Amino acid sequence: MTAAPRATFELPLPGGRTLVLGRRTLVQGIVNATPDSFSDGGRHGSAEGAIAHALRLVDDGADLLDVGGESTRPGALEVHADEQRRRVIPVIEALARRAPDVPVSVDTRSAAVARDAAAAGAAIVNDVSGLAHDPEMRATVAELGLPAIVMHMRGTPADMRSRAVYRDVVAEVVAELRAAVSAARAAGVRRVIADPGIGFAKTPEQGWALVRALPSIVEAFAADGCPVLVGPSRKSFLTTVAPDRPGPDGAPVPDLAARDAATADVSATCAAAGVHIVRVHDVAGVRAALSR
Ligand code: PMM
Repeated sequence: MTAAPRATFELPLPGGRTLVLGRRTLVQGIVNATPDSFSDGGRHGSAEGAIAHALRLVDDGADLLDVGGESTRPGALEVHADEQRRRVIPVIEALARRAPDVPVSVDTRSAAVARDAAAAGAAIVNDVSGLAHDPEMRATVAELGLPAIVMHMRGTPADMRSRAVYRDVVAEVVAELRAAVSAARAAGVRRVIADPGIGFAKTPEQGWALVRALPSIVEAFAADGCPVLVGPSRKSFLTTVAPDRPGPDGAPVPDLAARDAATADVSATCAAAGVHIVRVHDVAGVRAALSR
């Protein structure tokens, strides 16, 4: 595939590693360390399931992994830091030992979780609130010296649906995300990856408008010195191209195979737009789509 010319960035990571962004679009595999994600009938704890899943994603070609212990689906409530820690720390520790070449980000809005995740081996902090939810987060990430993924959202996962009101979604998301990046930098966070936050306080139409505008979004953030990450994977905006199917009781349920195929298509669009990282569930499918 012919990718658009893109800015390249070198992000120093702990342990003397460097994350080079911009040579090709990197694929970040999603590891949800939540109790319902890796249920195997209760024979193993969820940490073992999450670790096995993460190692499969590495075999599938994941360049990075994102480990989270708090669902951020629309309507989801906050998970206490102690519970998040219990879920993610054993997973991050195991990955630091068993896949040391694959940088791991911790997906959390909690500064305390970010701090402990860094001690366990996390190399990047991924915060869907753009480092704004926890008043300690910006200073903590600055002190840890880690790069941060700063995502655009309005409100919280509990109330974001009602806040998807824009006159010009692309211009407003870029302006609000720029403000979040500036606040992170002002607090001393040196390396920031910007994420427009598909599905977070955006309707499906607004999600597609952002996807179409990715070339200009990537250009805008490159001018600010920021690489861009996009997370389209299995999100509900994809139902316009991957409709839900009737579930056992007749109610519509997501068609995951169709959503993964649509995710691969959108990931190829991201790559063509010069996006630096895509955050996805189906790493093998997306790697295949990006090498076409
Ligand atoms: N999406 C989810 C969770 N974390 N982080 C970033 N940076 N960008 C995203 O788009 C994003 C995220 C929700 O998706 P999931 O529940 O399928 O992981």
